[in-house]
Parts: sequence; structure tokens; C-alpha cells
Amino acid sequence: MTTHTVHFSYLHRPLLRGLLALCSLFAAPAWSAEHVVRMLNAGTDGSMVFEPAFVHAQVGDTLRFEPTSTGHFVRSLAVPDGAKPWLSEEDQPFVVTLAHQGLYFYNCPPHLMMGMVGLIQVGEAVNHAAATAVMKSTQGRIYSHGARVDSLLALVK
Ligand SMILES: [Cu+2]
Repeated sequence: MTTHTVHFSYLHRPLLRGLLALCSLFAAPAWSAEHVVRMLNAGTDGSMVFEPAFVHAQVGDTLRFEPTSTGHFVRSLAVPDGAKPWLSEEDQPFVVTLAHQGLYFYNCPPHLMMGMVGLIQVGEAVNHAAATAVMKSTQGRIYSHGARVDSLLALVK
């Protein structure tokens, strides 16, 4: 009986180790973060801003737009392939699930002319060229604070 038990555990030890290693793989950090971007009449970067205007997130994270000041909402202008464009309602919190890697460029339509734009980078900037093109053409429609577009692009890693 004792001999049999020893034999059994000897045989299965490598298998158990393998299973444990496999389990730790799946138990690896898999939490997702929630980022918060406030919509403000005045912030550290001047008037009519998203704060922070640039967010670097990971796939699976969520981002919540908080209507801290009134009169704002958010619409995406460029999203990665596969991601759904979004449009929120004025003065309502809005949550976006960042399921696809790439750059998400967005604005507050009533304040686009005042440079109320923001950028989210999720993982790698796989759509860098396409997003940059949209950002540059949008910049031409901004009356004040157009340089915010360049500042955002400079933050892409
Ligand atoms: Cu606004």
C-alpha cells in the first residue's frame, strides 16, 4: 500500500507542477482599470477642456466621462477598426469600454471650435496614421487652442 502511494505521487508530481503553473498563468493580473475624464468649463489647460485630455489605457479598461460642468457631451471622431463610434447625451455621465487597441480621438461638438478635444491610447497605437489624419483635419476646424491637437499627438507612445 505504501509502495503504491509513493509510486503514484512520484508519477504525478510533474503533472501537478504543470497544472499549478497553468493555473498561475490564468490567475495573472487580469483586473481592468476605470479611467475618469471630467468635462470642464475651466481646467489646468484653459477653458472648455477634457481633463485629463490624454489617457493611456489597456484593452478591457473602461473610461467614464464625467459631466462636472454643464453643457458638454462627447462624440468620437476616430476609433480603431472594430470599435464602435460613440455619442453621449449632454450633461450625462458616459462610459466607454475600451475593447480594441488603438487611438480614440473625440470632441465635445458644441465646443470643438474652442479646442475641446481628447485622445485615448489603448495598448499600441495601431491606427496611428488614420487617427492622425482625422486629428489634423479636425484641427483646421478649431478656432482657439488648436495646438491641443499637437500636444495630444506628442503624448502617443
Ligand atoms: Cu463642451
